[in-house]
Amino acid sequence: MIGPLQALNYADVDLYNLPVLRNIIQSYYQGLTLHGVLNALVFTQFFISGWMLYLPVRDLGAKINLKFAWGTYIMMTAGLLIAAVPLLLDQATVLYTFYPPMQGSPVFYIGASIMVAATWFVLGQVVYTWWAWKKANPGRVTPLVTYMSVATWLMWFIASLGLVIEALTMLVPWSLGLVKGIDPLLSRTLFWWTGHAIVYFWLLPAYISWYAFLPRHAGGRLVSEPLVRLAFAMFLINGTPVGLHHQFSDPNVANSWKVIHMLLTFTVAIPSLLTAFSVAASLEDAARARGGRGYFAWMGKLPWNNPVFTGQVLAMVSFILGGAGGIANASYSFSGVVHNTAWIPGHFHITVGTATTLSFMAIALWLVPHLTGKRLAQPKVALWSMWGWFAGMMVFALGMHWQGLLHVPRRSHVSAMAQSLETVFEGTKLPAAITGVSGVMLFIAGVMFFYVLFKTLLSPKVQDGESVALPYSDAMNPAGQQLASAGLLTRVTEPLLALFVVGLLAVLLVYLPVILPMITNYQFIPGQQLW
Ligand code: HAS
Ligand code: HEM
Ligand code: CU
Repeated sequence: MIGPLQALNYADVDLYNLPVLRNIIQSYYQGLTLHGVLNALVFTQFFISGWMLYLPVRDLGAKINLKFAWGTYIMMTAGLLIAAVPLLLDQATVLYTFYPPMQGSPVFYIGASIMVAATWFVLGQVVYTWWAWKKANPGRVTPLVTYMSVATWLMWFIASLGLVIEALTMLVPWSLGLVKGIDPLLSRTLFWWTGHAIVYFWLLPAYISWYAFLPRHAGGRLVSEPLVRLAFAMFLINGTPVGLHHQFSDPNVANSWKVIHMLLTFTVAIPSLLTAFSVAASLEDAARARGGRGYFAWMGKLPWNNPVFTGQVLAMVSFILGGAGGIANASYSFSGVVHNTAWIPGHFHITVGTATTLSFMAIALWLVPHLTGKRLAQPKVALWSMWGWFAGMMVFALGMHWQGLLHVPRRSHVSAMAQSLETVFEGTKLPAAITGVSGVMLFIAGVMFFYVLFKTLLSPKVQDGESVALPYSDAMNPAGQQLASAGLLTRVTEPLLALFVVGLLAVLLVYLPVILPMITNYQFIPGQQLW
């Protein structure tokens, strides 16, 4: 609901003054905080915690402590509800990045911390289950879906340390009034330690589906299991030590470290490029198996009438552009042109807002029927909702990237300026109109998707969902079952805990020299309420 209102803001249409809205949302910024927190932090985390617990447990055929699993779910929901109170009361309008010295109610920071802490319990349960399996099956290669899930969870542990340290040592004591001020630079640095890698916590669960299930939906095979393992191992080692690419314009961070983080960012694009080529190859394999021919004509043979398939492929297509934009953002010399402009929301709505979100929406179209034993209602409407979301986000990205290049700032209530957007930022009439249209398209696509979802949930049960097998894909080049006879790549990438230690050391290596001088020069800046 709030997203389209924001898109209209960037079309110079201000609905925030409507009396109905005024009673619910006090300001554009309260709305933006709700939008960022609920989409980027809550929706992603809840989906991922369920998906990446269910998959490895089913994959290993393990029995887990369900009371513990429900306990983590209750803890996560409790954290969310606690954080929701100050958010809704306009007492924590600090945006999803927190950015001190803006200061929200301590209840918000505590609730958010409880919510994030709950992910560690899910993580613990998955790693414990995997470890027990390894003990019971010495010499065996970890099955692929479990491998990808455990690697992602371990990466998330390394990634989340920054935010956890920021919350426990800075945000919570400061918001409770126990210390007299807070250091904005240190808190930003700790935030972006987590803040970049969190994008892989959002993306890799979609990769799991693109690798393990999508080829099957398409009628083809996964190309190479050892290659997938390599990609995930690379994210585990290299996903986190890159966060300074969000802080190129921050003062008091040495240029040399910014450049090192930039170069490391370019290397973390490699596992995504591996993914791009390897997933494209498995789609081609599927299409040729269905009689596809030619250099490009084979694409027509893919099962475009299946919303589960189409949604995920459209998500990938958006990510080609989103990923390319990311590499532009990460370039130190180009960053100054786009940083803090509308270009950036353009970038991340075709990454997290489409590559991740549309993949999760498409996955839900088989996962919900699978879990509930119900039949997907209205598959045609579902298909349209996939196309609608994709088209809406592409149009949105066009409008926002374009406005960014015309210097329109992000996070700005531009529709409330004394003069029109076009007067202040010349040439924005067309991109602003495009952005507004996209908001309406996305609203309609969202309504269609939820209609299908709820209609499915409310329909009668037709089978026992849990007895249905997961739609695993076969691999052209499997990793094998026994480590001793497996290829080099499989053997090198199997010891995930050792790779985890390497990843942790890499982060410490590139972060400690940046952070230690900030700690020794800690600045106590008093909190501010800008809303
Ligand atoms: Fe980003 C800002 C750089 C990926 C999300 N990013 C953001 C923010 C968010 C975000 C939320 O360097 C805003 C934060 C804020 O509020 O300030 N990003 C990158 C780079 C990558 C990248 C280098 N971002 C993501 C992903 C996200 C995400 C993934 C969420 C899920 N990003 C940045 C930078 C900034 C930034 C700067 C700060 C900007 C600033 O100035 O503030 C890379 O990981 C991208 C690598 C990806 C590729 C693409 C691979 C393509 C694939 C699809 C293949 C398609 C197929 C389809 C096979 C190289 C895998 C074929 C189809 C057929 C029909 C055959
Ligand atoms: C920010 C629109 C869905 C995550 C924004 C902004 C717009 C927007 C215009 C920029 C606001 C500003 O900078 O002032 C929309 C529309 C959506 C949608 C029309 C679909 C109906 C999503 C989804 C996600 C998402 C699905 C993630 C899963 C974010 C985040 C921000 C944002 C993290 C940044 C908030 C901030 O700067 O503090 N959205 N959005 N959005 N959106 Fe969306
Ligand atoms: Cu980043």
